[in-house]
Amino acid sequence: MLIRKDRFSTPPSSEITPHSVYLKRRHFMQAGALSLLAAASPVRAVIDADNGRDLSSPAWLAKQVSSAKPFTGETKEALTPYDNVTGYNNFYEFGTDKSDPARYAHKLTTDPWSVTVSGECENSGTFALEDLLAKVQLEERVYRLRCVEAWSMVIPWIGFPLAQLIKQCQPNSRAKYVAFETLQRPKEMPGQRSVFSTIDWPYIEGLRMDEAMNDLTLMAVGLYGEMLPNQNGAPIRLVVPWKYGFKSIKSIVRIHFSETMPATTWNLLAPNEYGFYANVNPNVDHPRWSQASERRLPSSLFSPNRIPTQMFNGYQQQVAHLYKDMDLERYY
Ligand SMILES: Nc1nc2c(c(=O)[nH]1)N[C@H]1C(S)=C(S)[C@@H](COP(=O)(O)O)O[C@H]1N2
Ligand SMILES: [Mo]
Repeated sequence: MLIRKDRFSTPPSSEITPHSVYLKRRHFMQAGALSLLAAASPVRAVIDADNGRDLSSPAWLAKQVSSAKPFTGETKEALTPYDNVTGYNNFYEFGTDKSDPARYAHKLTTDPWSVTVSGECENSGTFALEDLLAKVQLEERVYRLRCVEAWSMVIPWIGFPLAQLIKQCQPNSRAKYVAFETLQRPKEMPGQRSVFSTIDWPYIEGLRMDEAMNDLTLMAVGLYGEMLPNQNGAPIRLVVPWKYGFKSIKSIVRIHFSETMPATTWNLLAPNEYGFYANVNPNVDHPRWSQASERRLPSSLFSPNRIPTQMFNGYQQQVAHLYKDMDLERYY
């Protein structure tokens, strides 16, 4: 039975059956992006089987997410099913296999959460997530996500333009870049304990200030009408839809404004393969594979669903001007 309650109340966990969850996912799968408007989403409690913790907390965030402004844009592409979006992930803090984040991230504690703002700005300090989100208007946005590994998805995010948060921080005139840092908590992140890991934790990323202020650049706190599952970067992550997925850093705990270009995790690991800009570009191949096309999930051996990759992942109208005098072969 699908339980619908007042959208501002969290149903008791006893009322949540696997079947209701199944129906909800089916609903979104069939709905397609155009009818997301009609898709009211009851807040779902998620209970950690190991210790009975209610992982859908905090309730204030669940409420804010459930009252986000629905998506009104247009996309002809089908949404990637919920199970792919939340079961096929890159989040190396939990392991390098695509199934590792879904398997291990549910143990991550995301409440309470705070974000430290530092560097070239007036309003530096450490802020509770609740305070950071107090003044933002959440909205739903359906974006393509193109991983540098040449697979892609279409995801209905819930978030707000990063520009709204940056304005609250009041960067000064020396701030040319904004850098981000993911949580470092080896106790809850098995990938950070792994002796095989080549990443120098924490995971770090960055944007040029004009990229960060572009209206497409989103800070996401939810997807498919609910709070972000941990494997997708709870409780707050970046989404930069015209760049390869590794720019969209998850579970952010620090935002730093700087005059110089910040270091970024994948660029540090393999500078000849992963640049700072990392704009989706079908004309500039990765040294080890072509970027001309991508595998759109869901895909299988018999139905590979390979489609051409678009310049700036199809967002050229909104972002091409940011790079008009740049040699994109050099600044990959
Ligand atoms: N902290 C952190 N953020 C990360 C990653 C990661 O390993 N750690 N992987 C990136 C990569 S390569 C991709 S493709 C996207 C995947 O986001 P998704 O799992 O929500 O689809 O997250 C990005 N953000
Ligand atoms: Mo990626």
